[in-house]
Amino acid sequence: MGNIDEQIADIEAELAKTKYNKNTQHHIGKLKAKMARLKDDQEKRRAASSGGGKSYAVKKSGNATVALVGFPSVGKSTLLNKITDATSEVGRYEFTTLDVVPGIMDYQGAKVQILDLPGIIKDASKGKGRGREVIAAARSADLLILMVDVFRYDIDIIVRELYKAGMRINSKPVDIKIYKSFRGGLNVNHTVEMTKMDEEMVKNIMSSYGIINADIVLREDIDEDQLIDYLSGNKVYVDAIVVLNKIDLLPKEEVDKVIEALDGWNVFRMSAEKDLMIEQFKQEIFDICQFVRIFLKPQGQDADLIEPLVIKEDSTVGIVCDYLHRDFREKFRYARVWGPSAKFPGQRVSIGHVLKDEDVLSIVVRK
Ligand SMILES: Nc1nc2c(ncn2[C@@H]2O[C@H](COP(=O)(O)OP(=O)(O)O)[C@@H](O)[C@H]2O)c(=O)[nH]1
Ligand SMILES: [Mg+2]
Repeated sequence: MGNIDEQIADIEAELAKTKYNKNTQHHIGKLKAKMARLKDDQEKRRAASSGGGKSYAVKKSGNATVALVGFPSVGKSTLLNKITDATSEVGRYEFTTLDVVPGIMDYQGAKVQILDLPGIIKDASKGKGRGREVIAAARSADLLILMVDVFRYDIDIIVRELYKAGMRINSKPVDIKIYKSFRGGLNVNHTVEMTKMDEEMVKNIMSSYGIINADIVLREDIDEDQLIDYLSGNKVYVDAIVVLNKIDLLPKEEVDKVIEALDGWNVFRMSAEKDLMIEQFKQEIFDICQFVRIFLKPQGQDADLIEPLVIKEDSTVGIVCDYLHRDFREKFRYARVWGPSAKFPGQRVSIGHVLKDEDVLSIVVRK
């Protein structure tokens, strides 16, 4: 048995030369599961051995975090400087941005943290071009902006690197339930027709993950990669849009062709340098983040209807407590809500109550 890198290389080579068909599919499923496990191990070892070194861990701040990801020189720093308070070095050379530069975009009462990440290049997920650290920062984002320009828009390369690093763009975790037991082997149940895997494949992959006695319920027609993602449990699901920059450098018809080539993506066109579509871009980010505005009403007083507190969709009263004061959660007695999330005006709610946009909220705490 060679080291992990060699084992992974061997499996990759075997997968590359094995054609997918009815006879080989089970073998391929097993190989993929084995490789996924080896890669998880490899990642753990790297994390353990790298100890110290330069960390890209950026402290989260603001109401949401958006990460700019893209090839060098597409205009990430230029955009960051336009929409936030940060000053990121804009350069004519590749790799001008060597550190993650956070900036805050202040828009309609919301503070959005925007991270300018060093350029992602091919094979970044294997550690070249400092890509792994970059990707680690990208993983903490609520939204990714995949930035390209009119001359270089091979978005697939970026998505592939992110995929290899465990990021799943614009997709949801699959709906699977596993009930482990002590005997009885593996029972595969499904509520929809399975067209991409048969029962044997599911069982093979589960046993490669050491699960030998369990009931599994599949509620979606998934393939083996999705099952492996689920079992490895370390994937990050994040939404992304594409920004096409430098539209000032081509005539409109040519820009339209680029957009056509980016078929299937939500593409936002702009010129960061020439200030085209910058205000609209801020609005777009704000809309995508789906912020919720809460008007606070101190007990026995009128609500402040001028300046809302901005929180994320699906936030609870507890989240508002955290914003207001570090003791509020502990001292919380009850809250009252007027507005969209209230069954009736002034409804008394608990700390887990989920708020909606334009609620008026009164929090009552112990003195
Ligand atoms: N013509 C044009 N040039 C741009 C635009 N945005 C950025 N640039 C230029 O492209 C180069 C690289 O920009 P930079 O922001 O450093 O790219 P980064 O590596 O992605 O951060 C700089 O010379 C910028 O002035 C744009 O919209 N139009
Ligand atoms: Mg830069």
